[in-house]
Amino acid sequence: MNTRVCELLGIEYPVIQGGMAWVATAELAAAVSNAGGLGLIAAGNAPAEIVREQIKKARALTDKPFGVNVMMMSPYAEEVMNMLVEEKPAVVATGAGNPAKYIPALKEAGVKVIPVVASVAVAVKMERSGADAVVAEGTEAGGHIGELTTMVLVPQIAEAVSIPVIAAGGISDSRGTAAAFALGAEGIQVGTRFICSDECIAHDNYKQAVIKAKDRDAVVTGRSTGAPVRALKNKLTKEYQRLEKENAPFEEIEALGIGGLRRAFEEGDVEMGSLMAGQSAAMVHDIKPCAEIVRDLFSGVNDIVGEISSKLK
Ligand code: TUI
Repeated sequence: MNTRVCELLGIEYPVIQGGMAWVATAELAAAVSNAGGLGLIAAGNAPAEIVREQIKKARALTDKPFGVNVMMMSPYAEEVMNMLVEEKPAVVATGAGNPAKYIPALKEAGVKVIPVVASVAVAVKMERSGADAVVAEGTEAGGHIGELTTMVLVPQIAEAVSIPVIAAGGISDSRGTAAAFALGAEGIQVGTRFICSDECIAHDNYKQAVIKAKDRDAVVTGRSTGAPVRALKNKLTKEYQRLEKENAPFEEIEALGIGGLRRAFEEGDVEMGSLMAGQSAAMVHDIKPCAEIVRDLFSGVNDIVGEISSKLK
């Protein structure tokens, strides 16, 4: 599979690993890049120097291109962007906000910029601001999410922009890959599936929670506070939903979530940790090497296309 995304990023398979805060470390990013995709280090809420150390670590683990995902709501977003202009990773991806003002300096440094978007209007704005590609992320995804499903978002963005579109949200196997390409995408971004990889250093309890998840277990909290987040249902999400229903003060609701990702990732606290994951968690059944996950995402695509063709005859 050779698409414009492969050409743009110098990779073998058109798959980007999602920029999952805490979960997407140098180890995971390097493993995905070594497997022929594009790994991302997630800056999350980390200060610039911590992210710089992660870049150095990834450089020691792979010679292949990799990127950094910048969470635009982070208080450190600006210093992280300035550091990235110095470090020049192959790619900067962004989420949860508008990176437009940083794009000229990144491009000047030779860094490819790929914003994650959840609407047509923001995708068009990003193309006009000089983005090299966009990730169209449907509400099936984990973490901070938009309203629209991958099924309706991807074709509309593919129609509205001429830069490559990378589909995200709900993709965890080659059926999802085939569907994404049918919708007009030229690449996929996959997050949840990579949590359950050998190289992901998240606590095993987090991985087991993803494996145990059933169809309706990846629930959304924070709709009422304006920052909806999808995570696996547990004591934390129930408490969150109770406070939201009672119209508790914003600060009280927000306080619940502080440190939640660290509790899940480091301590393996599956009750009060924030087990961010997408709806495709229910389709993840095992832990395996990133190389195998990448291969599986593409190996079935030709057969699926063949089956569709024969059904249509
Ligand atoms: O960013 C994500 N997913 C994330 S970020 C994150 S860290 C976090 N932790 C706790 C609470 C909130 C966040 C966990 N998961 N996905 C990409 C994404 N970006 N989805 C939606 C957007 C987005 C939203 C608004 C992109 C741009 C935007 O506005 C652009 C503008 O013009 O303002």
